[in-house]
This record gives sequence, C-alpha cells and structure tokens, in this order.
Amino acid sequence: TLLLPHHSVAVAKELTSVARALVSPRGKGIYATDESPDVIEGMLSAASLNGQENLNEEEKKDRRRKWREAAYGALTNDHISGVILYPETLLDFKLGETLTKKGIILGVRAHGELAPFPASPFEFIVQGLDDLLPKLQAARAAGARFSKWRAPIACTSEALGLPSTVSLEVQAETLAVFASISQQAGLVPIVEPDVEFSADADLYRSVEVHQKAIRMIYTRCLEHGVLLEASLIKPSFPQPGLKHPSRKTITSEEIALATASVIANSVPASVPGVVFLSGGLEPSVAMKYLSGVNALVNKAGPSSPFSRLPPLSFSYGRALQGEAMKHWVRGDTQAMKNAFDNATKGCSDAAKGEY
Ligand code: 5MM
Repeated sequence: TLLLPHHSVAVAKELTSVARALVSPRGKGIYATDESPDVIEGMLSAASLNGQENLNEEEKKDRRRKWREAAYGALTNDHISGVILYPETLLDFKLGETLTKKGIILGVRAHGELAPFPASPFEFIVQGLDDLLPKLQAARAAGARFSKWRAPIACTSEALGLPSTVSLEVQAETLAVFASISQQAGLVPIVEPDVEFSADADLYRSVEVHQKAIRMIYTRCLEHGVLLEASLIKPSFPQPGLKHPSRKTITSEEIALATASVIANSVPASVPGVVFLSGGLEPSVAMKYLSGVNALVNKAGPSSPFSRLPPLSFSYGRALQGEAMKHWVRGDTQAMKNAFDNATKGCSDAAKGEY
C-alpha cells in the first residue's frame, strides 16, 4: 500500500514509478546539467582555447544554449535515464523535447542561490522555497517529472567543529519542505546532501557527518509527509578531506565500505535508489568509487545488510561532461560524441560494479 497523505493513489503510483525508472534497469543513471549560468560560463571559458574571450551577456547565453543543445543531441538513453536541467534550459531554451524524444526523463533544478549563515560564514542557507510551488508546477507543465535540491554541508575535523548542528537542522528542514512541495507539484524529489571534502576531516569523520545529515533529512521528510517510495537521494561519497594526510593513501575499497555503511545506516529501505554526485572528482575516480561500492554489494551474502541496498547509481555532472566539453569548444563534434559515449558507458559499468 502506498501512503501519501496529500495525494491520490494514482498520483502516488505515478511518482513511484518515475522514481524507480530513474534507477532501472541497473546501470542507468542521471546526467546533471543544472549548473547556474555563471558556473557553466566558467566551465566553457576554462575549456576554450584562449579562455580570454570577451563575450557579452547575449553571446554567453547563446553559447550555453548551443552547448546544451549539442550535449543533449549527443546523448542516448542507453545508459542515461534522466537529465537535470536548469530552469532556463527547460523553459526559455525549451530543450526538453530533444531528450523526451529519446526516452530520457526530464528533471529540473529546484534550489536557488546560496546565502552564508550570518553566524557561521562557511556554511550556507539555500534559498528558493518561497516561490517553489508555482516554479515546479511550471516545470511539470513543460515536461519535467523530477526535481533536485542541493544542500551543501561543511565537513571539518571535530576540532574545527563543522558542520554546526544548527546548519544541519536548517538543511534537513529545507530539503524536507522542498521534497514535499515537489511531490505536491507532481515531481519526484531528489534530495542532495553534498558533504564537502576540501577540509581536514578523516574518513571516519566524513562517515559520521554523512550519517548524521542523512538521518536528519529523513526524520524531517517523514514529519512533512514525504512519500519516500517516490523520492531519491543524491549523496556525496564519504572520503577524507583534501587537507587530511590519509587523502593520499585512501583506497577505493575503503571508500566502498564507508559508502555502503553510510547508505545502510541512514537511508530508509523505502527509498528506491541512490544516485551519487561526482563532486569534482576526476571522472575515473568517480567511476572507481561507484564501481567499488557496487562490487561490494554484488559480493554481499544474503545475511549482509548490503544485500538489501537499493540500486546505487550516478547523477554526475562534471565527471560525465568534462572531456566532451573540451572537444566541443574546439568544434570537434565527433570527438565530443565519443567522449560522451565513453563517459556514460563508464558510469553505467560502474553502477553495475564492473568498471
Ligand atoms: C551541476 O551542478 C549543480 C549545482 O550547480 P551550481 O554549482 O551552479 O549551483 C550540482 O547540484 C550538481 O547537480 C551536483 O553537484 C552533481 O554535479 P557533479 O559535477 O558534482 O557530479
């Protein structure tokens, strides 16, 4: 039986089947293209040959529309179940149809800009709840069937003290309100707790922060009546921070065990799938980490809690498009297509534990 306090059984069933379709069959995952205009501009400039170009706002907009068009044109649904679009791409460029024609499910970025916490300037409040319902309803009318909200979570050693409890409470509450409004608008919510790895936390501390953050999110989601069967989670991989000495020696096997433990200990069994973010890791590393945790699950015996985990797949941005973008800015569309094919195949293999 489906239990969705604010919806009919028919709507609950539709949402649940979209959530499952995003992670099935095994090996399919999501391509995240929801970078804000400034961020995608920075990426395109960095990838271009001179990096110095002086484009005005219209020219920049035209360039990012062309990039999106080319990227979606190169995709197939062999390994990609869904794509997350920035609202401009869906509503202004109207590029959704290119994807739906290929059998790819449309998602929309729901979160707005970040604002630093006055009391803790290294932590951020995510804006965008106020006008969320009409925005998501407009996205649904334009073809979207899922949405995503990213909550950045600081992570230092315990001595340095981040994340603060108050920031975790705010992120959990915000993600839960987002998820309930998303379902109200007829979109499957993906909650994205993105635990950063730039500081001095060791692997154990990263695991602890992931578990605490994710448990708090689900406690709040249940309070808000979110139908977990019709939602997904997009977490980071637990890992030592860039400033911790063990960063240099950590193995994929250690990351795999930490990742499987975090999911087993904090994601409720009713959640139908986990789609990891790549977080700026080298593409091959993001694929190795995903493959490692899936290989561990594949080996788990029936009495292991890991054998009961939902599909563990990907919702990668940078790890999927980095190479392709370098070719596109040079005008080599065939090489761009090959790079997309390689990256999506690599991610798909990793989601089966075979990379
Ligand atoms: C694509 O980037 C998304 C956020 O963009 P802004 O930095 O412009 O706000 C982000 O939520 C993204 O979907 C995830 O981080 C996954 O992308 P990566 O590149 O980490 O796999």
